[in-house]
Amino acid sequence: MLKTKDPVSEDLNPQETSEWMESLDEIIDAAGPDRAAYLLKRLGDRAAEFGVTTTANLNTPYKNTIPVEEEVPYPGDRFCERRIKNLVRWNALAMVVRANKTDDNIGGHLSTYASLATLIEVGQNHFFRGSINGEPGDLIYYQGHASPGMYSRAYLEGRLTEQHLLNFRKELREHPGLSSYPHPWLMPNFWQFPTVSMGLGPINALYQARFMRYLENRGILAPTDRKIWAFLGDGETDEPETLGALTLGSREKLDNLIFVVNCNLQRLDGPVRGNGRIVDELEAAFRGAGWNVIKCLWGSNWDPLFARDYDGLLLKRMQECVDGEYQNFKAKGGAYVRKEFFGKYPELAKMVENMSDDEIYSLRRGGHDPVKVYNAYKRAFEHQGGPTVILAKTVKGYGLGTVAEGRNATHQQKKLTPEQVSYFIQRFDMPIPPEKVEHLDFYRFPDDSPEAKYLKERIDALGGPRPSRNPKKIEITAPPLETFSESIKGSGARAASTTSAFVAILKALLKSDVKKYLVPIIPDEARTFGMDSLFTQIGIYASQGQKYTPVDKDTIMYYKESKDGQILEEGITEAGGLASLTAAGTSYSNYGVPMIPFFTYYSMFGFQRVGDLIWAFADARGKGFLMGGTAGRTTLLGEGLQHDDGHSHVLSSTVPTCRSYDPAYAYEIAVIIQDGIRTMYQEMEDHFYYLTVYNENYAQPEMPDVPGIHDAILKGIYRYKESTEAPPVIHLFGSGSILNETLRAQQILWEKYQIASDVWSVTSYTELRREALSVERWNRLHPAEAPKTPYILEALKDAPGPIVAATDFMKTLPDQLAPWLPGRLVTLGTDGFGRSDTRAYLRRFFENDGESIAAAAISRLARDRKFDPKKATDAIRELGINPDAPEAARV
Ligand SMILES: Cc1ncc(C[n+]2csc(CCOP(=O)(O)OP(=O)(O)O)c2C)c(N)n1
Ligand SMILES: [Mg+2]
Repeated sequence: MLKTKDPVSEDLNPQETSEWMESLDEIIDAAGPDRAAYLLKRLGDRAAEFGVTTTANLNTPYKNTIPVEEEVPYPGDRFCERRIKNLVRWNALAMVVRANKTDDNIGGHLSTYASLATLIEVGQNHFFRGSINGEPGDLIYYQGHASPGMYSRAYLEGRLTEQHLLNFRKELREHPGLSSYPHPWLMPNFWQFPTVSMGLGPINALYQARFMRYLENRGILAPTDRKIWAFLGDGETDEPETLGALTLGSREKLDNLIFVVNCNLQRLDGPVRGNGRIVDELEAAFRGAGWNVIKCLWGSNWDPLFARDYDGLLLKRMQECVDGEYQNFKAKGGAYVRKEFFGKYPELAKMVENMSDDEIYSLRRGGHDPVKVYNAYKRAFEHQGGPTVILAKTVKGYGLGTVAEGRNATHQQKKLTPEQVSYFIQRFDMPIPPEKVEHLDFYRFPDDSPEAKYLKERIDALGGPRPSRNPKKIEITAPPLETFSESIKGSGARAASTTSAFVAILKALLKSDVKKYLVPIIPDEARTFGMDSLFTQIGIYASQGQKYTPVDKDTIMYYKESKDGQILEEGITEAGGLASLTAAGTSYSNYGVPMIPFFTYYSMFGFQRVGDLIWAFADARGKGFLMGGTAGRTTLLGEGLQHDDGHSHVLSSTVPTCRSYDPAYAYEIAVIIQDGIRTMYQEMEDHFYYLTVYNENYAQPEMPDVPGIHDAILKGIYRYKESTEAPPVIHLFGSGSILNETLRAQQILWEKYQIASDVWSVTSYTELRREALSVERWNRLHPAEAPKTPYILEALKDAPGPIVAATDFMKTLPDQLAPWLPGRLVTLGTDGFGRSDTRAYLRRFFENDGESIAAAAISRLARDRKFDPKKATDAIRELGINPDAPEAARV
């Protein structure tokens, strides 16, 4: 049947509609909004009983959530705060413009902070606590591109000098410099959270809020009303990480979390939602996810107009306009707003007939009005039972004049004409002496001025300034290596995987003195890794305990959730797991508690999938262990192209503070983890570890009793099995599971071809390369001094001859050592897409099985004229290798 009318959006009986509306109005007038809400709910239920489906409307009218009659007066000295804020604006502007005068295109942003200033300053003056009763205070995720504002305020507070500001984005010249964006790696006493890669701040803030509760529920951190504030751009909400984990906030009732979305309606290129309203879209998304939503859209000077909006026409007009039009209203001046906004309806035009164009233009948006912002923050602060988002409407480039304000290109603007600067000074009525204006001099209030005193008083009242990062000294002694005696002794004849070896090490740690600091994090893979026995041993963290009897309660390893559970079982979210790792691995600096996270996951879904979160973790000076399980392109059998990881070690090598290891045996893992805890938590070094562990079962040998083996494992290579029959003519390097294939090759080579070889375990090509690079650099820069020898050459000093290096990762991993082993290295690795098959087939295909390694050794010796080439050709066939098989890297 052809529908001519849409029954839901068209009014088929206006008379009847208005009667219903009047009834509702009466209820609201007489009994208040709660009663009206109750009745509407009952009506909705009744409609549902009769099969009437109503579309869920998650949007409230396009106005402030807090009605004017519920507002509290502003508690601060607004005049003084305004003068302070304007100076923050000024120095931020001067800093960026001057940096670009001396160094063309050095960059920086004016318009983000211009839109954010009030939102930040109200927080700085009234909400953001530097400490709470001597304990660490609120945690603030500042919008990355607004960094000039934060620097500028710290300058006013006397925490940064003029020299700092002059060196904004000039970190490599005179000292001290300021980094472009928030980077704890670069400014470890200032920035807490790297936020500039859009989307990472919000997801990290969410998991931070959950982690704070975790610490409280485990009795490690005293509960306080500490808050996590995350400032994000409206454009930033398009990143999947920004909104992807919202329901965690409501599910976990995280009323310690406040998001502030700076809804300036623009991103870099243009409007965020030109044809719609980003505020509405976000309101629905957050409300749908169970968040408390506070809209802060209109400033106080709209209130008298709303008070006269008896028939709701003003609101109607507001709800008709899309963001593209709102952008015009701020870019094109008061006369334009009069004509295009108010002018649409004669009644509205009349409403503003006594206002000048300037007055119309200065009708403010909520995010620029301290009273509205204060009230929104207060509500958010007091809200209980879940997280709050404040949707604050602002103007991008606020105060930068009509060439920049609300213009599409404003994000990139970093230069201003003298006229623009004068406009800015006038607009904000800045207390800056004219001579300072001309040269864009920085300006600070004299120490005895009321503003300087006010600033100090507010900071003292809030327990210290923000942002600031002050990690406490960690008092942890790493457990001795004997803690892992089981792993050092090996498994005897019993076959075990390195994954199970790692789990045993974790269990040993759970019996050690660092037990309480351990944070095992798993994204729904505990059973894959054989970690499910930990469920009952230490419990899965569940803020509400366990409200049900687990279905497997009668088994030993049942799914035990508890309020003080230690495991963070994240579900299928590697991003969430990484965010938890980040919260735990930086808790030494945020809360003064040195938590030791072990994030264990499918190695394929780590560096490749959430690499940027890992990069930010490094920037944040994160500590802990990334455990890449089911590693290797040929060791994980059956799974195939999307699962078989042969490159995470290549990716991990790109992260400067990541120490990557590909251990073969349990004792190697024990040595690496023990030393990792020592360096990170005892020696206070800021780095983290990536270890790959495999699921292939084999006998785990006892740690050989060789002098120096401990250090050698950490440095990256040691001779594991010498040739006993004859001096070696070739050396075989192996790592991870493939070390066993190397050992097989050693045996084949001797037994079938009387070729003697030594086998070496390479635990880390990446660490070997890093050491060699720094030695080489030293040699380069000190040509007159005796050259030093890289460790790899030291280790191989009595081991001349060719080397066949086999790995379950890409060939480029061993090839990292090629510069120091000229002409010696033959590399076998797993370049190409994985396949689903058994290990034997996979390794033959990728040519890293024992036979392929042996064949490569023979071939190399033939080329070196140490083996008859004809026999070598025969040997390759004998070993079952088809020399004309397709190349795995290309098929
Ligand atoms: C992951 C990522 N992609 C792209 C960028 C580049 N970038 C920097 S700022 C910006 C626009 C930001 O818009 P919005 O989030 O609305 O912030 P505003 O400056 O408007 O407050 C973009 C695309 C980035 N920093 N991070
Ligand atoms: Mg924006």
